Amino acid sequence: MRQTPFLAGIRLPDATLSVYDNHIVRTLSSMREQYQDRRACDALLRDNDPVLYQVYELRRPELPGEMYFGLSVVHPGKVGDEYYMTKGHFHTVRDTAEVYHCLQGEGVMVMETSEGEWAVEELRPGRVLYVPPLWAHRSVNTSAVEDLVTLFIYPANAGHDYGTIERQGMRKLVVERQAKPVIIDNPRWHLEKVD
Ligand code: S6P
Ligand code: ZN
Repeated sequence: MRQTPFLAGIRLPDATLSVYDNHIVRTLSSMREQYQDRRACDALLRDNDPVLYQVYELRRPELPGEMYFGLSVVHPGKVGDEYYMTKGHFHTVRDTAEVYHCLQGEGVMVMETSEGEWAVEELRPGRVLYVPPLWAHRSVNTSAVEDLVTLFIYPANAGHDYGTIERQGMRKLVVERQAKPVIIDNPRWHLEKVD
């Protein structure tokens, strides 16, 4: 593990990071429960198992004071009328924030708290989004043709809590209506009681 200052280069439009030590490839079969249109999902899975997104990151010691950073690349595509998106998560250490810098493409970040607040922000090249502590976040690619590429930076001790969102999805869904992205309520979502 590098313990002296180091540089990493980002190349676009192919969205590569010159150094990384973790490459995550997430395919539709691992997110089957997340899409509303099960029939469309199963039809896609009968042909193949499309790659929805990839993450390239530099691992660091998971300690306060360290930072993780890397590239998130969400490919264009839809499952039924719902766009390709990331799983979405809270940070296990709830009071850790995250910064996303959009480098390429078009999309949105869907966010919510466990109290039921929600927010959706548009991502465009050059925009920097601050996701405060306590907010779950999911990126959604709303382009028909281009990868949504973001640089993310967050505390290395944050961890990922996927559980709540795996159970019922996020409060808002992003779907295509008349060739445009529209935010709708997720019918499966309800406010979970916190003990
Ligand atoms: C980590 C950060 C990103 C996501 C990536 C994939 O805190 O938010 O690196 O991990 O965008 O999303 P997900 O929800 O599959 O981890
Ligand atoms: Zn995160």
